[in-house]
Amino acid sequence: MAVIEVRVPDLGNFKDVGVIELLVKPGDAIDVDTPIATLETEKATMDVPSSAAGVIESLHIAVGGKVNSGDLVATLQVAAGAAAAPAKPAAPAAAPPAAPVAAPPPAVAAPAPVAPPAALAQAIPGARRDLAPISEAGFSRAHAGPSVRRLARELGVDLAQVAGSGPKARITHEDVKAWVKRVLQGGLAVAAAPALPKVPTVDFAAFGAVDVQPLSRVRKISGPRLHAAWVNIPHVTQFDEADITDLEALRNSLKAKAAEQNVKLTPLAFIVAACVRAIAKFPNFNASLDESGQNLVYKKYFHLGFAADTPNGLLVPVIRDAERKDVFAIARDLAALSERARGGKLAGADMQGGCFTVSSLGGIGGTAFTPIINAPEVAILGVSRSVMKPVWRDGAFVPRLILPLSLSYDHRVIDGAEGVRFTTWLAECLAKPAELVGAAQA
Ligand code: CAO
Repeated sequence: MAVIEVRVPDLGNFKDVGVIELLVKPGDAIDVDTPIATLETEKATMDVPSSAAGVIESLHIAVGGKVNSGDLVATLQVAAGAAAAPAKPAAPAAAPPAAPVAAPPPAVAAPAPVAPPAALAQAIPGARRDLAPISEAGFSRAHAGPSVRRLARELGVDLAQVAGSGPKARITHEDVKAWVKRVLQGGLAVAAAPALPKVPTVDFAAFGAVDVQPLSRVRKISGPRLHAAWVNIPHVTQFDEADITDLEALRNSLKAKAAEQNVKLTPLAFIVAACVRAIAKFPNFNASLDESGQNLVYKKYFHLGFAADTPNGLLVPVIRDAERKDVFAIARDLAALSERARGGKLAGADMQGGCFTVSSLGGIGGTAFTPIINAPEVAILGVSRSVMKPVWRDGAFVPRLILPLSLSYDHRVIDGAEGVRFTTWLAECLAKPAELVGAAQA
């Protein structure tokens, strides 16, 4: 027997790198390249691999400590004559999810799922065989070191679904193993891909002449996203009404000023201004569930999306920093973005980073509808056509202009009471339009 030393490989410019996990203990028999410890810089996690096969004699670093290139990590008993391989560079992993990740725009297809995690289901008799495929985007963003990723790949575990118990919610080996255990015990129904019943296929041509046209590119992309939102999010739609009589009077009085600025002031600009204030007042509406479904990400910015009907299908451009814009600036953005949407000229970035969406069918008609949430947002406001209605006030019916509101929200994040508090507050806000003209500065 001989004893060799395993040292921290060259860490480049990184100094005083934190040790966040020890993956072996004294007495463990390991192979060449077995990860011994996981280190974490501000940018990435990486494993320190063993340079030889042998038995761990002692460890010289501890979780929470700091290391530099060349520091002693472990001593290893190896067979006499066995040579240690030259130290390999630490294996980097994806950056931890601290940096904000912009949601992919509706016009960009989600990465195609890779092969389903057959390893776990096939290898173990009795294991569930209906596991959802690994989401590559979620897997790569998961906060986990290379060895944890390797383990997850081997077992077919989608790291996007695993909650991390390590520092900064990092996923550990134990978390992956616990997840597998729960799947095997049938306790992870949420991880299962729902087997949706198929609708019947019909030979339409058997009943008369038909013309087959391919879906537009936008529909091909937005369709699966809408479907995913519909099947994954427990939607509730809250209906309400706002008295916008005074808002309409104010809007008419501002039309000349708007025209001077070459802007068309439609009711939607005021509705967007009211929604900015509402999501600032009710932060759960400006939140998103993270990949694990265990945490809420509260956004401190206010980017408002709006549904635009285009010849090619539905697009959702985003008005950036809407809280800093007065109603004229919002109207200008609405016009510019919808014109670009209709001309097929929106860039991907124009549709990213939205916090909350408004879908206005008010220019067309309707009394109410149930909008589908633009995931990963948690709520969407549908607006239908305003109509004059008799409203009972002070002992008499008075004609008031009433705007129908249809708010769909994600019931995993928002409860019914909060949903109706939101629409009540929003309706009151729309009824006091003078406060909506300037920027919100939320
Ligand atoms: N009630 C009554 N009238 C309304 C109204 C409402 N709630 N909202 C708008 N109007 C009026 C406007 O004042 C305008 O009237 P004038 O031309 O007489 O001034 C007219 O309807 C048309 O408005 P617009 O559509 O040009 O402008 P907008 O700001 O209301 O909407 C946009 C812009 C891009 C949102 C809209 O054109 C659009 O595409 N809407 C469809 C959204 C959609 O498809 N949603 C469904 C998604 S789910 O499938």
